[in-house]
Amino acid sequence: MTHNTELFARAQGVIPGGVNSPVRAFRSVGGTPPFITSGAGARIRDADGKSYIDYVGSWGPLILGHADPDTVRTVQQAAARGLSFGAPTAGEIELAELLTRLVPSMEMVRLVSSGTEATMSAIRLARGHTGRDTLIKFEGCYHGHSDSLLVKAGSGMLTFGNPSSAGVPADLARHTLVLGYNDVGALREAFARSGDTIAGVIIEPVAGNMNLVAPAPDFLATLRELCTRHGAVLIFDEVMTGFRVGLTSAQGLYGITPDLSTFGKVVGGGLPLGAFGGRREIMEKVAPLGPVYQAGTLSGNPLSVAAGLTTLKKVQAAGFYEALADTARRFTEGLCAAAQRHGIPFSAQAVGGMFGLYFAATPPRNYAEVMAMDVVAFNRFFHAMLEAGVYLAPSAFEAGFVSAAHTPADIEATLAAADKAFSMLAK
Ligand code: KE4
Repeated sequence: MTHNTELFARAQGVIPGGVNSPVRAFRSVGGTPPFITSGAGARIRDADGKSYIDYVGSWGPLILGHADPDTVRTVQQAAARGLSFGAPTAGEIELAELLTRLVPSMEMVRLVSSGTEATMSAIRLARGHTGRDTLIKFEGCYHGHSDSLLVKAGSGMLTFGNPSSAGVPADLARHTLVLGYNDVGALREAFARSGDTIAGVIIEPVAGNMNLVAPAPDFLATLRELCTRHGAVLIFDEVMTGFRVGLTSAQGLYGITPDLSTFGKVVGGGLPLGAFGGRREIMEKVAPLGPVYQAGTLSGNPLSVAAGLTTLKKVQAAGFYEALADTARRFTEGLCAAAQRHGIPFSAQAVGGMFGLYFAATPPRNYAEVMAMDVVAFNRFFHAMLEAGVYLAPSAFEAGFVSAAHTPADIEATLAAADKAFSMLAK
């Protein structure tokens, strides 16, 4: 028994699956998840004392790397002044002003404690603003675990949704229409058929929850044009892409202005913080100003705000995103070259500081192509890399992340491990 296996056995006695979020249980890849005891820069260490180069970064927040000294210091200083007040603080104004400056489509913003809260609030706001009920989402996109978003495609692509989780009432799920990501035809048909009942559309502008799937040219522009024409609220879920794909997030990268945006992960710098915001006309419908209720005991928590402010100040440094994208590109290109040397069908791509790895000849363009990938090969590769001290996302259906703390030596070490792993797969 190792410390990890002992801890996992204990955890499963009192926590469902032994984890506080399902993907951490390694059920997709098999095996025992390492229990992490510390992190520093690009590395994490587990309960057995093993060190890993980390390409998960807590699923995106740790764009500066683990235990960034400036972030730790500002959080410690905030903690010494009190952990939470349940009352307004100046730091929340500073973060809101910074967010609305960095994201010009957001004239106003509300801070919450997670990405789920941000998206749940944004769709309630879209419905309250329009007085309509129908919501469109896309197959393979994940927006957190609120009921209206745990919905899978109905029997036909254009029929209303069915619950994708137990506990979600069918009566609620049927208000969510699930379309194919990058399927412009289905989008046009849905609006032609139901345009005046659609409250809003929520989309990951770069999908990162079915592995990484990039938007097809014109897909986002078509979505913007149809929402405008039919008075539907366009919600960019930038929880993952926000300040990850670039300083202007995905909306700046692709030049599309959403009506509402949601953020999480990077904006909290590793502490619990999310945000939703957008056009003043819509945001003024939020309580206590307007009729759309939304609240939170720890919303705008001073420690989360301190971590978020420090992170968002540091990512504005000259050359930050160029260096991050260069690291991600060297990583993905090096992996493809190694796979090619060993004749393994493999592809990869990066958008800013997030990347997708695919055991398929070309990157998937939609959910069906994602599902056609060789998951068995990924799982074998995952474990070979884990054994070699490289911690990838424990699922073939997740994106990965680099940080400012990943050095060229880290990338070289990772590629050396990948070469051995691909060689093993080729046997
Ligand atoms: P949280 O509630 O987990 O902070 O955010 C939900 C969320 C919303 N929108 C997008 C685009 C997201 O990627 C997420 C959460 N992402 C997952 C990673 N696939 C978090 C990891 C987990 O669920 O443990």
